[in-house]
Amino acid sequence: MNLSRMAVITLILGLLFPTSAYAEQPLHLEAKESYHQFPFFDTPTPVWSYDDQIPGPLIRGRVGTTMVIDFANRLKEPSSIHWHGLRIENAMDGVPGVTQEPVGPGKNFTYRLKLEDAGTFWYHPHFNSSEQLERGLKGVFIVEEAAKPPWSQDWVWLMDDWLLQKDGTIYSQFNTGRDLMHDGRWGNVPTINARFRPEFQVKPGERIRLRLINGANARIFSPHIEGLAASVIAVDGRPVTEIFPLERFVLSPGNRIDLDVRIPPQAGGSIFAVEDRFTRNAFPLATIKVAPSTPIDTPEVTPPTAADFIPAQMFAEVKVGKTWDLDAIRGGRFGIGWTMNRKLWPDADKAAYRLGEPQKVTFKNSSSRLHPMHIHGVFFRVLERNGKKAAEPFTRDTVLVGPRESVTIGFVPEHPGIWLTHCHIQEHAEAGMMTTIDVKHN
Ligand SMILES: [Cu+2]
Repeated sequence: MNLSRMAVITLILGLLFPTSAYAEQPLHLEAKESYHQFPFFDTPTPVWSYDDQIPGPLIRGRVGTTMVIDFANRLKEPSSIHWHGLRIENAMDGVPGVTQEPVGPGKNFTYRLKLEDAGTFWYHPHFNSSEQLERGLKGVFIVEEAAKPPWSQDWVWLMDDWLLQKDGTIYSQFNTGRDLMHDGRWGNVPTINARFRPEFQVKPGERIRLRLINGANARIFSPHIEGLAASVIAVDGRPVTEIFPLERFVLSPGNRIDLDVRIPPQAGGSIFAVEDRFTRNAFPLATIKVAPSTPIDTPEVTPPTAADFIPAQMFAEVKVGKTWDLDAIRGGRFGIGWTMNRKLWPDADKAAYRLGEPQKVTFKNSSSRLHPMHIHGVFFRVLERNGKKAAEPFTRDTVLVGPRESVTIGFVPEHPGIWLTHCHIQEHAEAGMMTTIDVKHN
C-alpha cells in the first residue's frame, strides 16, 4: 500500500472513530487554596476551593451521558472527589482506601461519570473530610432530565454554615472534643451559596424549581418559606412518587430536596422570608423579593414523578440482614470514637450482599446524638421508625436517625463494588462512624 492511500484510510478511520478527546470534553476541577469575601470582614477569608470558587462550580450534565472530570489536587495534602448520590461505577466513587488511592498533592485523577439518574446531587472530598469540606470544598452537581421542564427559573441553593472567628478566619481546630461529644461542628454563619442572607429576585406569577442541598458538616436545616406555597417534588436526587407540601422537612447533611415554588400573580412588591426552623430559635436564611411589575404567565409544569421505585411491599418477606448499633466509645484518634457495632473505621463491621437481592438494614441509635446515615451508590426506602411502619412517598440516600431512634431501610443493590456507609456528620465519620457494603456479582 502506498503512503497516500494509507493517509486516506487513516483520515477516514479518524472521522469514523474520533479519539476520546473529541468525543468528550473533559471538565477540570482544581482543589486549591483561595480566598472568599464575607460581608462582615475587611479582609477576605482564606479558604480551600475548587477553581477559586466558593461554593465550587455548578456542574450540569445530562442524563444518559458520560461526563469526564479531570481533578487536579493543588492542596498541600491528599484529597479525592465523591459524587454524593450518583449511582456510578464503584471505581469512580472517590473514597480513598476503598475505591481509589488518595490523590496526592500535585497529582490528578480522572473521573468518568455515567449519569444514570436526573436530579440534584453534589460533590465533595472524602479525605480529611471534616476539615476539607469545612474549608470550602463542595459544589452542586445537577443532572438534567432529557427534556427540561419549563420552570421560569431553576434555583440552586447550597446551604452551609461556617465557624468564623472575629478576624474573619475559619476556626482551625477540627474534630474537637466538643464537636465529637455533640452533633459535630455547627457554625455561626449560615449561608446560601456562600452568601449570608442573600436576596433573590422574582417576578409575580413565576414558578420556580428550587433545589436545596445541605452541604454543612453537621448542621441540620428545616427550611420554611413564609407565605409561599412550596411542594416537594424530589428528595435526594430522585423524583417523589407523590408530591407533598413542604412542612418541617428535615434536611440533614447530605440531603437534598427539589421544590416547586409558585409566586402568586398578585404578589408584586412582596417580600417573602426564608428561615430555618430546625433549632428552637428560627433564624433568617434568605429573602425572596417580588418585583412590583405586572405578572408573567405562570408556566405550565408537570413536575416529573417516579413510579413507585422499590415499593415497601417488595421488602415484606425480607428479614433484617444487618443491624448497626450507633454509639460512642472512649478511644480512637480523637479520644472519643463513634462506632457502628462497637467498631471504629477502618476496623469496621462490614456487610456483603449479592447483586439484585432486596435487603433490609436497621440503624439503631443507642446514643443521644444525631446521625444522618448515608449509603453510597444506592437509593433506599425508609420502611420503619422505632418498629412502626413509615410511609415516605420517596426514596433517599441519607436518613437522619434521631437520639435512641431505630430506622429500618430497604434497598436493592444494583451496582457491584464496595460502597461506603457512614454518618454524614463529618466529625462523627472522621471519628470512626463508617463501614462498607460489598455488593458482589452472583
Ligand atoms: Cu453521626
